[in-house]
Formats: sequence, structure tokens, C-alpha cells
Amino acid sequence: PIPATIALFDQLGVDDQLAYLWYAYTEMGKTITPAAPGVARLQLAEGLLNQIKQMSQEEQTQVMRELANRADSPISRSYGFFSVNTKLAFWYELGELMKQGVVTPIPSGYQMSPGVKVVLEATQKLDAGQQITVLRNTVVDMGFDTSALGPS
Ligand code: 45D
Repeated sequence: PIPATIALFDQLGVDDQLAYLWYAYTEMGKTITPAAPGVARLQLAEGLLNQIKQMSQEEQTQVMRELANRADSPISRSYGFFSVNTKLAFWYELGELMKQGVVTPIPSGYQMSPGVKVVLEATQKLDAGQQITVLRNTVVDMGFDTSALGPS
């Protein structure tokens, strides 16, 4: 069930992937204790989060799209160096910042696409540990992996 769920996620477009993460985050917010993402991990991501906080709303959305898109950008490269749990903690914190209104929220009136619904429902059928595995897999490949460039 885990690989199948990840395969469904991989078929989503960039905005649908972001929407999926958002709804997974709002669902999991009830089960993940705020302590879980770990203050230590967030320190590693703090520079990036601070840069994002200072951007315009359009730029914030753009950065999140670039991460999901694996685009080659400075922020995407920095993200690429994070460990998988730091990547999760980073997204978790972005979710918190969106809730606080510091980072631009999901557009009002947004309706999730059928594709997002399918992946969310598949995720909800998994147990908590499996859900985290799915989420690890969704965020690990985001950002730009400089090792893919090979030796220079
Ligand atoms: O449709 O350290 C647009 C543990 C327009 C423990 C949009 C853990 C179009 C160890 C504006 C683009 C393993 C528990 C949409 C950690 C459109 C540890 C916007 C795990 C929708 C860390 C979309 C922690 C946007 C876990 C802006 C499991 C979407 C953390 C933004 C999980 C989505 C965190 C965001 C998750 C989603 C965070 C910010 C799933 C955040 C998700």
C-alpha cells in the first residue's frame, strides 16, 4: 500500500502535490505532537524559513512550487542538502507559518482535485507509521539534488 500511494502522489501535478501535503499536514496536525519535528532539525532549516518569511506572497508560492517541481534555484538547492526528517520538519513549519498568516495561505475557495482526494484517501487507510513513511517519500525528492549534476 505504501508504494502504491507514493505512485499515486507522483502522478499529481505540482499544485496538486502541494495541496496534498497541505491536507496531510492539517490532518496530521491532530496526531503529530508539535515536539515531533524537533527544534534541532528546524535550526538547520531556519535560514531558509527566514528567507521565505521575508518574501512577497507571490514569491512564497513560487518557492513552494519550485521545491515541488525540483527546480534548480538557490532555495531548492539548500533544501536538497537537508536530511529527510529535516525536510519534513521544514514543511511542517511552513504549514504552521501558513496557519499563522506569515506565509501566504491556500487560496480561499480552493477545492481539491479528484486526484488529490484519491491520494489522501489512500493515505488515510494507512496506519500512522505508514503515513509518515509516505510523507517522507513525498518530500525527500523535492528540491534540487546537486549530486545529480555529477562531479564538476
Ligand atoms: O491548487 O524530526 C497554490 C517525525 C495555487 C519524528 C496552491 C517527524 C494552486 C522525527 C497557491 C500553488 C518522523 C515524527 C494550491 C520529524 C493550488 C522528526 C498552494 C515527522 C493548493 C520531522 C499550495 C514530521 C500550498 C512530519 C502553498 C510527518 C501548499 C511532518 C503548502 C509532516 C503546503 C509535515 C504545505 C507536513 C504543507 C507538512 C506547507 C506533511 C506542509 C506539510
